[in-house]
Amino acid sequence: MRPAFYVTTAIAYPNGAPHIGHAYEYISADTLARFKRLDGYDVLFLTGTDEHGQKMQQTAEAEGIPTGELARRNSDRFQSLQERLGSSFDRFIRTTDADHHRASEEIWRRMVERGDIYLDSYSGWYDVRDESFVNEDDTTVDDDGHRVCTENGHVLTWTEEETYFFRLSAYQDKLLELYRSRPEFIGPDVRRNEVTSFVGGGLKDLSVSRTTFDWGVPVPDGDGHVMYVWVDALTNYLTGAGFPDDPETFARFWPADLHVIGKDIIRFHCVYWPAFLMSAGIELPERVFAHGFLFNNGQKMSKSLGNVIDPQVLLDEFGVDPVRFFFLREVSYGQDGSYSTEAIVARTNADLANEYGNLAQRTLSMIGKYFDGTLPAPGEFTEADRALLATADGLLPVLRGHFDAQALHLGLEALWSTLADTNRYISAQEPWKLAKTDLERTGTVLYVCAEVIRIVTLLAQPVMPTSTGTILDLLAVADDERDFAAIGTRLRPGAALPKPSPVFPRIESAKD
Ligand code: ME8
Repeated sequence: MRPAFYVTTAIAYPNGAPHIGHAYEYISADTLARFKRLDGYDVLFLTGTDEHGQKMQQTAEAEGIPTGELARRNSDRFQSLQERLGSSFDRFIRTTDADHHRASEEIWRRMVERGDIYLDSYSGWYDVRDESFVNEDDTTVDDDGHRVCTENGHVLTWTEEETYFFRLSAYQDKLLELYRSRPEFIGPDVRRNEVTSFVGGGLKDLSVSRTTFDWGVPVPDGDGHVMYVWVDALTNYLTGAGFPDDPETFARFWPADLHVIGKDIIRFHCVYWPAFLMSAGIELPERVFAHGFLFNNGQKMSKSLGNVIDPQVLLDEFGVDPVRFFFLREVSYGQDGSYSTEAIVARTNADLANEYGNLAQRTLSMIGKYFDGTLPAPGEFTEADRALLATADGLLPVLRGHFDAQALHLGLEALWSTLADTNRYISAQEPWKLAKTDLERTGTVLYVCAEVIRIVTLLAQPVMPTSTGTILDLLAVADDERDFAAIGTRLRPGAALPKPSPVFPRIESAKD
């Protein structure tokens, strides 16, 4: 039986349209899911939308539509973006789904049974945009006299209500012990250090229900309370694995192997979430990895700056695979990154059109020209041939290492460095000259190139599923020889290759 691998994205608030930051998270998580599938794992990949909370209700009121309608309309836009991006999710969860309500009620009941939930009254500041309670010490008054969160500048709302509390303070030592004994629980390392010092500073009990609005999961026997949106939102990861209705699936996929999130929601995932799970007696996820934030030309994306780009526009302009490739190659995964039209054009032309596409096109068209489209049988390998093949053969373990550490950019770096080696090799071997004097040697050189392109292409499939499929078609690689287990085989000489055509066209400057 194949080993299980469960990976999730954050579930987005559908109070508006998806932006590039959302697209980035989907692209990266999908790439990780696809890598594991090709590497022989039984993957469950969950994504969706976080539909409850005050922000959703307020946005709907402002638009004059029922909250459920706003949620459905925008949630559909998130789902279509994922489909357009080629995301291979197994389920798109909406926290309004009936099974998710059952999961949220069940985790709540377990926390009650543990004695961790009690009724009291809360008074303090609330950040509606982040759906987050803010300590008085972390607030300031801005020039307009509004109380704002010092860290993000969001205007805060004074809240006074009877609420249920979760005994978060009781988990401080257990959480610190978790970060100490399982350092891989939080990545990258810098985030673990932040979380550790935050928790080390002391934890207050957390308000986990609201009564001033009703758009949420009702607290069981809770007399008009709805759960604080983060309680139900985090629980989506359990729902997606079959909790509590499908114990068999749950036993197979839980604990989750990886929660992919952005750096702004690390505290919810690395402090609240493990504390809720410990309280409910449920195993903790293996790892939470926080990617960085994307900026447009180095600037924060914001409606007031008018630089919020619809991801669909970028996809229309450059195509899905080049956009997927650009973000994963350009940005060190885990750090902030920037994008611009110029940067996308430069990457596409240098890495896709030249280094990769041109190499494939030259190799395949020479096989067409000198061997009538039949893959030549290699003669005896030289030192240079063997060295290049050995580099390609060694890529799988290198990529596994990088992908298991979510260093997607380093995985791509290794592939593109092999392509650079191959381009140097073909320039040094000059098969177009050899063809005039030594056809056998020409065949060997082209065979080596085709073989390296095959291996690099197999490994690039998680990043660019469609164009790599086309290149594998051009190499006549059968559909059942495209997973990573096939890396250990070799192309079969004598295979008839279809007539090649360029897979990654250059973007001409007129279009920039
Ligand atoms: O936080 N660059 O939803 P959300 C990169 N509902 N990533 C970004 C980004 C940017 N500029 N802006 C946002 C929520 N993100 C909650 C999650 S999970 C149980 C609940 C990322 O729509 C952000 O970090 O505000 C998060 O991982 C995801 O997009 C959804 O953000």
